[in-house]
Amino acid sequence: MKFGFVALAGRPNAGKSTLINGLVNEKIAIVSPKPQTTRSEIRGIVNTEDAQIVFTDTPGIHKARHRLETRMNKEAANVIQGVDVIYLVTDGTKAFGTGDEFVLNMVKQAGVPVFLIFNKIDCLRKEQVLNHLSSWQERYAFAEFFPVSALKADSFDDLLNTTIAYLPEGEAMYPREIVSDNPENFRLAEIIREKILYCTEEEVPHATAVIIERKEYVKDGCEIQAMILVEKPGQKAIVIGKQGSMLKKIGIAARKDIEQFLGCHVRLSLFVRVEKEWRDIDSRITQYGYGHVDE
Ligand SMILES: Nc1nc2c(ncn2[C@@H]2O[C@H](COP(=O)(O)OP(=O)(O)OP(=O)(O)O)[C@@H](O)[C@H]2O)c(=O)[nH]1
Ligand SMILES: [Mg+2]
Repeated sequence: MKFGFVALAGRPNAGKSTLINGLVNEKIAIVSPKPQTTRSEIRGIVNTEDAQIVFTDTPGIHKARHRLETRMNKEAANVIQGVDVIYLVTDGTKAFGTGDEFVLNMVKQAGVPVFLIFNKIDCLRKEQVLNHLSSWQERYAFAEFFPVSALKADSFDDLLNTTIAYLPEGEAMYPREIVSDNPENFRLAEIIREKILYCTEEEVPHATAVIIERKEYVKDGCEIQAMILVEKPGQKAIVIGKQGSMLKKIGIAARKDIEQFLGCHVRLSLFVRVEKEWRDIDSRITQYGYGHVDE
């Protein structure tokens, strides 16, 4: 039996969360076209006949402007330490840049095999793949490289089998039926945050946190009350929208996904509150469950 840990690391928007969802075949991590979507580690477990792989999705590594972002980068750096294999996930449509250099140096230091996961090949012609790939390969001797389309979720069998070959012998840590170990309320809050990321623009999505304030299973389903936190009154007005239209749109989209996740009818009430500069207050960031917490 093989058992081991694999970290998915890279720049924001590279497709790490899309890939972990594809690997575990379930949507455990939220995805959006906006950078810095993922704010904390998310574990996804894959079982084969004779192996268990614990994948960890991480926040995209970027230049931090707030304490929240510093802690997101720390989370990624922390996960990379102590895994058996690192997938460096890169957006193949983008040329190699200084951000890539930074990420590459970080993963090199971990001292474990690094797979280059060259993503979004569905948007590329073959010669573009070869060009961009060579600019990565001349910089580091990657243990393996895989051109993939995480979005199209083509077969990951090759990737999984190759990964298993790099893992040590060991016993499974999770029961086979577990796909992710993130708490249920965290996943519910993340679903709501994903809808905010899709529905709002500029600084609003990044200034938003979501907490589940109440969840009660009743005989015909589940009642959930969630609080959306923003940093400024202007952002609150945007999230609520004209006569509550934006909040309604977010609520309808989130409820649909939550019902699918919980498998029951859901009544979802959303509220919005201003929490000034929460992104720079450690206790708030910890309370909302984002970023690395120093022990
Ligand atoms: N065309 C195409 N788009 C993709 C692919 N993989 C991901 N995307 C898109 O890229 C965007 C970012 O995807 P995410 O999975 O959220 O990226 P991430 O690396 O987790 O980003 P952060 O959480 O911000 O670090 C989304 O709009 C995805 O739909 C792919 O293989 N092909
Ligand atoms: Mg992500």
